[in-house]
Amino acid sequence: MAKEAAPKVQTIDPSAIEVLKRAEELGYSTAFSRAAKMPACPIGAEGACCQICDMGPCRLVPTKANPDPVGVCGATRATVAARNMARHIAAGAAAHSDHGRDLIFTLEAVGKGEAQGYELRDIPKLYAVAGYFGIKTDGKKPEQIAVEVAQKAIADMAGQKGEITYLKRAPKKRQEIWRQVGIAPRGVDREVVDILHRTHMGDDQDAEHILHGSLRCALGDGWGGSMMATDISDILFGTPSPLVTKVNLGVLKDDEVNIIVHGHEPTLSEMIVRAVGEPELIEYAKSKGAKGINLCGICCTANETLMRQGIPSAGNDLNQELAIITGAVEAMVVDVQCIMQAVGDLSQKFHTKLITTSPKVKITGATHIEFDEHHALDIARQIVRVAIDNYANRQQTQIPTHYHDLVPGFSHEYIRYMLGGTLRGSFRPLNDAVMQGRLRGVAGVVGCNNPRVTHDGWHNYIVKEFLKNDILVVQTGCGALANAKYGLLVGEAALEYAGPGLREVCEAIGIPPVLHMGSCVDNSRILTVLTEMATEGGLGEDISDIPGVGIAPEWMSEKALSIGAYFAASGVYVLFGVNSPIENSEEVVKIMSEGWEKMVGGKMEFVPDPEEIVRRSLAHIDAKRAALKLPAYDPTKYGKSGDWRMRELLQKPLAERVNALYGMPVAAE
Ligand code: XCC
Ligand code: SF4
Repeated sequence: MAKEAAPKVQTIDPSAIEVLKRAEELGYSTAFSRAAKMPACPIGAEGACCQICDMGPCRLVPTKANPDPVGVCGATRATVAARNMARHIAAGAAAHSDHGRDLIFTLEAVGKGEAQGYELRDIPKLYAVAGYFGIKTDGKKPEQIAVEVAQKAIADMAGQKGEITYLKRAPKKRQEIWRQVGIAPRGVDREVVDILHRTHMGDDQDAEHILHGSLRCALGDGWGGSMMATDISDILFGTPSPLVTKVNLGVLKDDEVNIIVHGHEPTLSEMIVRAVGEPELIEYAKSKGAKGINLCGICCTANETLMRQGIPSAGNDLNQELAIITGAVEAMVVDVQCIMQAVGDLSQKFHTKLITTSPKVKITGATHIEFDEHHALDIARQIVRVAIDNYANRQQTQIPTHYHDLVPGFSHEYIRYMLGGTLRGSFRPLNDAVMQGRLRGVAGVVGCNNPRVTHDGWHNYIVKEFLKNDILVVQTGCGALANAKYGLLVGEAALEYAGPGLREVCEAIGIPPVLHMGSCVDNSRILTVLTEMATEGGLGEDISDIPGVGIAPEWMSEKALSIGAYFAASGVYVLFGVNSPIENSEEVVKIMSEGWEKMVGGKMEFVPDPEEIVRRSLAHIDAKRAALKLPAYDPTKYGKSGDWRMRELLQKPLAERVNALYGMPVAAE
């Protein structure tokens, strides 16, 4: 199926609709309008283009006269599609893991007392991680342990031989499979180089072998770089637990200095959180005529500060340009990944100061204030001042009123705790619910936005179908922010959207039917949840036994492909929407589906039809239930428990409702 330039309905987000109108009036382009104007290259979209050497680029488009074309070097369609896929996966793995590396360096600097403003917030987690690395902790100060953990972690990422330390966190059976088929990864640095080497012109030309290598590389990300990024973020900034906050462009304020943090790394944004709370800076903002400073996030930097500090999010990936078009953003502070180059030019049409901060990322039109963990708090203060000074330059604004509450913060540690308390925390109740059929299964719905499909539309449709079918959903990244906008990430959503069994589970535990587990690197938290479920008993003994699926409905980034590949390698059935970048080779389609399933129990399929994604997911979940000899899913069996209390609560004002549901006050207006 050819990729559409843009769907008829470009977004379901009411604030996006509003701002897109303004963009049109002003004559400014956005990703939405650019996508509509420029259809995707049909050759590249199918994985038919090879640009690996200068004898090409070669386009391997089959014709009647030549149904099986090869490149100048003789490379086949399968080789080209596999090589492209492997390189994408390696780039995604590199991005995630390099993010992990920066956090490791920050941890080391904190341990040595050289990182201004940071502290070790979760000492028990530091001890747990030290345990994984075999570091003795008795008699040592946390700071010293932090330094040792950091050094081991860096060595692990650079490991040339053997396998990464965290592999042993996977179920036993899974580890054996990896070793047996030869995909237990060495350090991710070596795995990425390995893929770049073997896909260079004149190297690995066996599609199956190329993709085999890409699984190993992806595992080095999921169970390596990403998992360490998550762990160390928790050590430095705290392990998330639920809180109430808001999402969508309506969180911007007309009478305050609006600062948006955008990108992925929590290191600088956490210092900005601190800086905007400092009385001197608030006073400074007031001296410039603003009522205060309003910090918001976009993409995964948003997810990091949202789940830990309750900093509201202005939206997901496709909201980034729209935030600037409101005219109300004094500064957009970006670090790494998913920052559209268009924000550089766009920010110059408004008063918005675009500030790049990563030594790796500069954008034309932006001011560069480089981040350095040794002086992070001073740099954060400097950035906040730049934003405040810019408030006077604000012109006409048009801020949409829409936003929605959400409850993020479901780390696997918290899920464990919520299922049984501090003393008997375990995944037993969750497994029981699946075994009884109260829950048909579980699903992770993650990943990006893509203007080639309805913004948030596929996320929303698929998740609502899952909820109806009593499937508990976990989300990360832009997917989580997508559904939060439509009220799926609050407790009340169980009443409105969940099937009878899922509703009972949500009411009994007091959780939303969709659990926000964090940013993109935090997909590693989902690996841990799956491991806990697999080892708890009753649902087999490996991740591939669990009645569950992983979906990236609106993916666009290479990181999403790395995530998909490491979930498949971990035994999960993974489905991607939008279009198929391997469509040009039936052989590659088969390898990643049937081939991988035979080898590792998980597979990866590209299905450009949300209804078909749901159908395949349900069929897979039911087949896994049958294989475990669990009762077939029967929606009439559960849901008789009273939900009168919920209905009563729904009538109450927001503050009272939130307090009753979560035992906490609503985040300040
Ligand atoms: Fe980027 Fe993480 Fe994709 Fe969103 S979801 S567009 S990668 S921000 Ni990971
Ligand atoms: Fe063409 Fe082969 Fe070079 Fe690819 S590696 S561009 S298929 S000649």
